[in-house]
Amino acid sequence: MLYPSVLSTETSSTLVQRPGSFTLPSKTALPLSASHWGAFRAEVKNGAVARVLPFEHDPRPSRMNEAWPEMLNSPLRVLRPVVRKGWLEGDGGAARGEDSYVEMDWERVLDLTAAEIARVRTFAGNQGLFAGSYGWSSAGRLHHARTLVRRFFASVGGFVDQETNYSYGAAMAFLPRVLGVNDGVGASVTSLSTIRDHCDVFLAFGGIPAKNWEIQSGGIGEHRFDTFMRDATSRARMINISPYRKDVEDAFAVEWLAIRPNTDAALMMALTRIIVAENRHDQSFLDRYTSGAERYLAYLSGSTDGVEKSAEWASAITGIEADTIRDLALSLPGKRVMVAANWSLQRARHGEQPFWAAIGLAAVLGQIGLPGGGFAFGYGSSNAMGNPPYGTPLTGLPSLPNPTGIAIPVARVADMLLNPGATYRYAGGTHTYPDIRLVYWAGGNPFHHHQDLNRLRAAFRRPETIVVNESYWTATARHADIVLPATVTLERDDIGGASRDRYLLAMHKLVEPAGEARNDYRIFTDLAARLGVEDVFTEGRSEADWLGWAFETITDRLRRRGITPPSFEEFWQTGYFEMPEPGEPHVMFEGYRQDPAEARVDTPSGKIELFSDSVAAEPGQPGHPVWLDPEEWLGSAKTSVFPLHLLSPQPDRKLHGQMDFSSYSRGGKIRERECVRLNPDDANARGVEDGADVRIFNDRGSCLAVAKYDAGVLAGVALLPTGATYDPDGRSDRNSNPNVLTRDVGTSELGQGCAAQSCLVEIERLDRPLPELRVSRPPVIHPAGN
Ligand SMILES: Nc1nc2c(c(=O)[nH]1)N[C@H]1C(S)=C(S)[C@@H](COP(=O)(O)OP(=O)(O)OC[C@H]3O[C@@H](n4cnc5c(=O)[nH]c(N)nc54)[C@H](O)[C@@H]3O)O[C@H]1N2
Ligand SMILES: Nc1nc2c(c(=O)[nH]1)N[C@H]1C(S)=C(S)[C@@H](COP(=O)(O)OP(=O)(O)OC[C@H]3O[C@@H](n4cnc5c(=O)[nH]c(N)nc54)[C@H](O)[C@@H]3O)O[C@H]1N2
Ligand SMILES: [Mo]
Repeated sequence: MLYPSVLSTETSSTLVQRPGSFTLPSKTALPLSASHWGAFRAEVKNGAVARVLPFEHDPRPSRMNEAWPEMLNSPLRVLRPVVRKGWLEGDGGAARGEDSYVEMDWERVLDLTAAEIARVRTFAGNQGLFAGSYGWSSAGRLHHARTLVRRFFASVGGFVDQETNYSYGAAMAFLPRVLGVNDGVGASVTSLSTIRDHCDVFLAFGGIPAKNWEIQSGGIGEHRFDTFMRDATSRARMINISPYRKDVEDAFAVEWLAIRPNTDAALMMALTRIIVAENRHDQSFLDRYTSGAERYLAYLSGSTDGVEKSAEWASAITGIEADTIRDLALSLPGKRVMVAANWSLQRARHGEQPFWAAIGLAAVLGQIGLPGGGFAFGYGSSNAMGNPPYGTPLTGLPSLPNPTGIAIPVARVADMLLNPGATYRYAGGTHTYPDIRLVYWAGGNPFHHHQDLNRLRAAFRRPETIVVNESYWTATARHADIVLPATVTLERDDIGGASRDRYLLAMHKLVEPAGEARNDYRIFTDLAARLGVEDVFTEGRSEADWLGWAFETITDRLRRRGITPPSFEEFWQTGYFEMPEPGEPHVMFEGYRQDPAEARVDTPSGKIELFSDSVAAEPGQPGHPVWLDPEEWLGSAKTSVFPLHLLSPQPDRKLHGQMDFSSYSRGGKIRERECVRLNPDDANARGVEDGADVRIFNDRGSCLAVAKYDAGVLAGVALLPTGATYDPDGRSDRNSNPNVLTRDVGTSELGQGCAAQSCLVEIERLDRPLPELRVSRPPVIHPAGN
């Protein structure tokens, strides 16, 4: 067994591992690897993965990993580097998305790609290179494609980046203005054990859907959904406030309050108003810990706009009976209340407002900073939310500073490509879109994730060159000029895990790469060499060296916390390291509550802001939480043409577009299409039978799906999950991708997040047979030299 010498000696905080010194020890008989949907072990026979076994410590393993043996050899793997035919012929991008490809050997294609980057850099500068490359990539920290592509472009002098995310971008950009920190979303939420022990009422806006708990970025050892639900409902009355009853599993016997999509802010405001009007609020909390409450409460009373935000007012907006709203409001004071909202609420027009209104409601109830109370965003959005703060230390390759300093908010990508030189407001500043000539994507799928795909298609026609590293023939790969085949996690060694998960995971290389696929690290190393910056990108380290470096960094952090780390050999052979149980549960704003002067929050007032001067400076913003019309919702005049509110939740049998063509994912489809869930009354009114093929359309485009009757869907709402591979036919999609329908507009100038959940459509019976899918086969590929 060979060890890097540095691993057996004490490491200091300055890491001194020499490049070239790390050699991997052997792995176990039953190696381990991991996906964003969980760790697993594999039986490898004759160089192939014969079987995938759930990780022995996972109480509720995801079935998604079963798809691996099939997906490793999927006919949709990108096997060799290819270049788009029309691009070689100089078509100016016209045939992107429709074209055939020509194979090219690695040396030539790397020369060509490097030359393109160099050309654009010379003629347009580094701000002509877009490599924000948003996307989840794969589990494993070292081979995380998005980290690598951005590091590479930082090495070549800079690029245009993307900031925030699709998941909770509006909240990320906005919450720091009123909370001082980006708290409340993600890892920092209050620990579940405090809910189990203290919470009386758990308001679950958007529910706690079991499917979302299959996933956590980075790789996970433990799916603790059952524990979460048991603990969250053991003492508390949980109310599922959602347009979909099944956003909480029936087994937990929770109450369902059916609410119209995008109207949660109005309900929260009425609850707040009623509590204050009845003088049941906690004035001393407001005085001590918040700033501007009087201006917000004046708005709620109607003194500023003549409209009291009463139960009747909210009833007309939300569709919930006024008495129900009143009863709920008056049941809250004096109780320990958790105001919990899913991230989906803010992926909507003015999505900043329900989160701010939730903070307002938790504040008038005096709950912020108490165990089991307050507000939290995302308990129902991702695995392990509310887990003890394990702080499992992980590291990928360090990012390098981006010399251009330019980053657009993630969901403004089509705007940027279509409007070079235009200005936009975002997070308190005015910014200018750069003029992009080359787009490089690695580890993301904008033709999965972005809204209004017809608009994105037009935007993707603009750049001179589009390069994509992909493992599969996704819709994005089909819109690229140069497609470089990337390995999947099972084809390389890595370390995975997530800070809220108990396990640090070894990810063993299980099989050789398919075809000529290469690791992204190698692709970028070879490009960097051609551009004269190999040393900057690699720092002289091989992939194995980086693995050693990462392990050393992790063990160093563990030691500094008094935790004895395993040796690399032990870790690699066991396949995991179990973090010790942290002592204290985490309660958001507990320190602030105890000592607001000492632990003042980083806002201009030093308090939680229910009125913000900087927000008031934005167009259309009064400066406090406010009900603003989401434009496409059930209260809009547009319902006379498109009467159904389309929600596009996360899919239950895959992660986004990943594994869309696995048998497991296809097992949830009918006739290769996703099911759109409809209230039977809405379906009947349209002559649509259960199981009928339907066309879903609006003024932006259309797609196809199979109708599924579901009495748990609020009337007027349709649910079509994301993830079906976009298969364009003019402005329609032969497949079931909701993003041909969604609107490409920011949440607001405050956050500029993705507003996918504000979307009106109509549905009709399909009057012709379903067309054959083209995207279930790779595009036409001409062998090299033909
Ligand atoms: N309508 C609607 N749209 C939405 C949402 C919604 O609610 N409604 N949700 C949004 C949200 S929250 C998100 S996070 C986004 C998700 O959008 P994405 O993160 O872009 O979706 P993924 O399908 O996970 O894309 C990751 C891609 O990386 C590729 N990949 C995996 N491993 C590797 C690797 O090692 N190397 C390379 N080169 N590639 C690799 C995969 O094959 C896959 O195509 O979608 C957003 N879009
Ligand atoms: N299986 C699986 N799990 C996933 C993912 C996946 O692709 N597959 N993706 C992961 C990612 S990247 C993310 S960001 C998270 C996202 O987590 P979320 O944003 O929480 O997930 P969604 O599924 O979009 O929404 C959850 C529920 O919110 C309800 N909802 C939608 N709009 C509204 C509204 O306006 N008001 C109310 N009250 N309810 C509403 C819908 O009924 C929906 O079922 O999920 C993660 N989990
Ligand atoms: Mo997300």
